[in-house]
Amino acid sequence: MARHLITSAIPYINGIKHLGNLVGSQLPADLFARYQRGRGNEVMFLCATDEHGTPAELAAAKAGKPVAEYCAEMHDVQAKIAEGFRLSFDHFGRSSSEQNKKLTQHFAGVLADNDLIREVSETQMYSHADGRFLPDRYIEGTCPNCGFDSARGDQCDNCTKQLDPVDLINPHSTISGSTDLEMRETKHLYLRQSQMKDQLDAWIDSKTDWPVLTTSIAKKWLHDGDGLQDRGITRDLDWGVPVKKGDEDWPGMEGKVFYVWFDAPIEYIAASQEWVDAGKGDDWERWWRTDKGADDVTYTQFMGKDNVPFHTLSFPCTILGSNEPWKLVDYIKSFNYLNYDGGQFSTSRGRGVFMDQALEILPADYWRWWLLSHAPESSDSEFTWENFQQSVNKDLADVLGNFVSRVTKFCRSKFGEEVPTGGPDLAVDADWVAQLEQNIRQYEEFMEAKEVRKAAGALRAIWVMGNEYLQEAAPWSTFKEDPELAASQVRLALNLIPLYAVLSEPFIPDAAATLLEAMKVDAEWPGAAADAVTRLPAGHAFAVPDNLFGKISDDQREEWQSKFAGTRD
Ligand code: B3M
Ligand code: ZN
Repeated sequence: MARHLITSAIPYINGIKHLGNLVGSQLPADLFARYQRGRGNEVMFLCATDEHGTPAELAAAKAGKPVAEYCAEMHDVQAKIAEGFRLSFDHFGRSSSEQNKKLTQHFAGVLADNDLIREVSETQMYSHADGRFLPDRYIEGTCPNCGFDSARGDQCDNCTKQLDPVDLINPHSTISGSTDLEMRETKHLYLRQSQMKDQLDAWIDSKTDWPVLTTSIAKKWLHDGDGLQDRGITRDLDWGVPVKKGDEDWPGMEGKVFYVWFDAPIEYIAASQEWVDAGKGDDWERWWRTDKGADDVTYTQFMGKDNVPFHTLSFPCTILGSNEPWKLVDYIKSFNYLNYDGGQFSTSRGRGVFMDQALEILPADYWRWWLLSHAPESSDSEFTWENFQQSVNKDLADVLGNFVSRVTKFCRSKFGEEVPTGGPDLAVDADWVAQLEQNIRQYEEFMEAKEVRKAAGALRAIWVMGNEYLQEAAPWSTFKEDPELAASQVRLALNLIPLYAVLSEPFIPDAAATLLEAMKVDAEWPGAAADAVTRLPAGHAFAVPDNLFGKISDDQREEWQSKFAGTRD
C-alpha cells in the first residue's frame, strides 16, 4: 500500500472563496485524495485556514470584531462550505493554532542556529495618527511602476509588481487615511534564501516530471534580475506568531510577529499535529519525519500559480535549511486562473460565483464536474453559464444519468429489481471489453499524473461506452425475439453502474454513493475490465435510484447569469 500526503494551499481567512480559488487548489487536491483512497492507498489530506497577516486584521476591523473572534467564526464558515463541496480533508486546521505557533518558532530558531537568518535595520512607514508601522496592506498609494492609484504596500493589483511600502507615491494609511507618515527605523529578520540558491536550483532541476507552470515560475524567481533574494519574514503587527527563537525571546524583536507567508506553509505540518490532538489519529511524524517512517511517503501539493514561489523556494528553504529530517514535497501541481464570464472573478466587486452561493443553487457534484473537467491547467480557462449548462446537461444528465435511469428502469419493468438470469455469460464482444480495459487504464494513468482535464475526458469516454452499448444492443428490441439475450445485455449494463460509481467517485462523490447504494455493493476499484463487468451475480437485488442529475433550463441559466454579474455586499 502506497502512502500519500496531500495538501491544498490554505485559503485566507478573510471571506468566502470563489470558484476560481476552489478549482485552483482544494478541489483538485480532493480529487487526487479520493482517487488514492479509492485505489486502497493510505492518504493524509490536509488543509487549513490561513489566519495571520494584514488581510485578516483588516477584514476583522471591517466586521467590527476582535481578530481572534473573527477568525474563529470564519474558520467555521469555511469548514462548513468545504463539507458542502465534499472536500474530504483528514483535517482542516488553523494557522493560528498553538501547534503552528510552536512549530514556526522552532523553525525560526533552527534556521537562526544554521546562520540562515539575518537581522536587518530598515526604514518602514510609521503613521503618527495610528501610532504604528504600516506594513503591506495597511498602506496604499500610487504604483511607481504603472501609476495605478490604489496600489497596496506589498503589491500592485493592477500590474502585479511586488512593492515595498516605501516605494509608493503619495501613500496613505488604510486604517485612518492619514498621510502624516514618516520613514522610521525598525529591525526585521530576513531569511537568507540567496545562500540556498544553488541547492534549490539543483532540486528544481531534478523535478523533470513537474508541470512546466511550476518549474518555470520557480526558475524565473531563481534567475531573473539579481536572482533569488533574501526575504523579510517578520512584521510590525499585533496579530500573528510572536517572533521567538524556539522557546527563547529574540532580543530586539519584541512586539513583532512572523510574516504570514513564513508561518502559513508550516501549518501543513502543524495541521497533522492538530489532527492528532483532535483525537483523529495518533502519529503525525510518520507523515512528516523521514527518520520516523515518512521516507516512503509521496507528498503532493496543489495550488494556484501565484502561490508557486513560496512553495518552490521559500518553504523548501525553511525545510532544507533546518537540516532536520522533514519530508520535502515530491510534486507540485499548480494551476492557472479561472476567469468568469468574459472577465475576472472579483472578490471586492462580488463578481462571479462564490462557494456558498454555488451550493445554494446546485449540489456539489454539478460544480465539481464542471470545474474539474475545465480545470485551468495548460492555460487560464473561463466559466460561462452556457458552457456550464451544456456540460451539466450533456455529460451528467444525458450521458451518465440517462444511462443509469434507462437500464435500471428497463430491468425493473421486464425482469424486476434484480440482476437478470439467462443468456450468454457476457453479451458483448472481446473488442468492446478490450476498449473498456484500455479506457480504464488510461483514466488511471491520467489520475496518477494529476492530469485533471484529461482524466475527466477519459472518464467521460467510459460513460459514453455504456450509452453507446445500450443504443446498439437495444435490449428493449432484443427482448421481443430473444429475452435471454436481453437479460444478458441488461446484466452487462447493470454491471457498469457500480464500475461507474467507483471510477467517478473522485469527481462526483454524491452521485457515486447513490449508485453504490442503489446497486447494493461496496466500492471496489476495478481490476481487469472483464471481471468488473461480471461482478454482480444473476439474482443480485438492486433498487432503481432517484434521478441523478436534473437539467439546467435556459431560464435558470439566464437568471443566474444576471444574478452573479457583480456587487455582492
Ligand atoms: N493563503 C494565498 C491564497 O489563498 C495563501 C496560500 C497559503 S498556502 C501555504 O491564495
Ligand atoms: Zn502597478
